[in-house]
Amino acid sequence: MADNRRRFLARAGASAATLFLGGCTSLSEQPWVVNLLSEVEILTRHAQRLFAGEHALAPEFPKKDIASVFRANGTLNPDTPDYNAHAANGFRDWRIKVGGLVEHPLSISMAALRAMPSRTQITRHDCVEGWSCIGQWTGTPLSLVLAAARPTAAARYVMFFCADNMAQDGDPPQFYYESLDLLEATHPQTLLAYELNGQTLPIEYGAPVRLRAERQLGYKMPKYIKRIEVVDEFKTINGGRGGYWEDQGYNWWGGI
Ligand SMILES: Nc1nc2c(c(=O)[nH]1)N[C@H]1C(S)=C(S)[C@@H](COP(=O)(O)O)O[C@H]1N2
Ligand SMILES: [Mo]
Repeated sequence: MADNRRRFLARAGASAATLFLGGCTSLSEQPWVVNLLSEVEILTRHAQRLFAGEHALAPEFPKKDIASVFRANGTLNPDTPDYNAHAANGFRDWRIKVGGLVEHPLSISMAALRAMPSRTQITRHDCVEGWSCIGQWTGTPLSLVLAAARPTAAARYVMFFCADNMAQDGDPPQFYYESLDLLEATHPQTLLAYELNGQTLPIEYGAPVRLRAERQLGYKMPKYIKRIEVVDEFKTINGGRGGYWEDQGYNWWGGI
């Protein structure tokens, strides 16, 4: 597992470096390059939205294209005492807390989430490690949950905090987390997904609930979501770069 993560990081780091710096990684430690990189990131984001349109849908596929076995990646089971207790209980007591810059904080049970309007979509998942997989996802559009929580005027990003600890044994805990801007968060294909291929979401794919953000790379789709927080900025949260992999050097903008 640790080896897998190291390899994953090395590969992704290498491809990001080739893309932006012609393979010259040490440059990225210079403050001006860091600023430049974030500007490149902003340009990429704006270019994508200019050409694809802010609300363009990611491609959807016919049922015949669904992979017979969806590939699982990253954490395959959080395996903490708390998570295991929820799993043993069929996640009946799992709640997603929604807080931060909202007028109406929420604590949503899985039953309540399932009772909300749902969307089902067959989409392609692209991981930076270089693999793709087509699957059918069902879940509640995140926009509906956010609308119920009523973000305040200062809201800019939506943070997701997960149940899996990414730290090596003995290191301080570092739970997986991610963030999207409000535009991606309220996109019609951005779901709090609780079913894969018509089945209750299995543990390896993020049970009981994971994000699907279909215009984004795999690492932008957190599994095992416990808490959602609406914020105006994320530089004071964990490593300050908006996500677990971002704190290890990935781009915050993970649009495809
Ligand atoms: N909580 C959590 N979410 C996560 C990860 C993880 O390790 N922990 N890995 C990410 C990565 S890199 C990918 S490619 C996808 C994998 O989702 P899958 O297991 O359904 O294929 O989950 C993403 N979300
Ligand atoms: Mo990934």
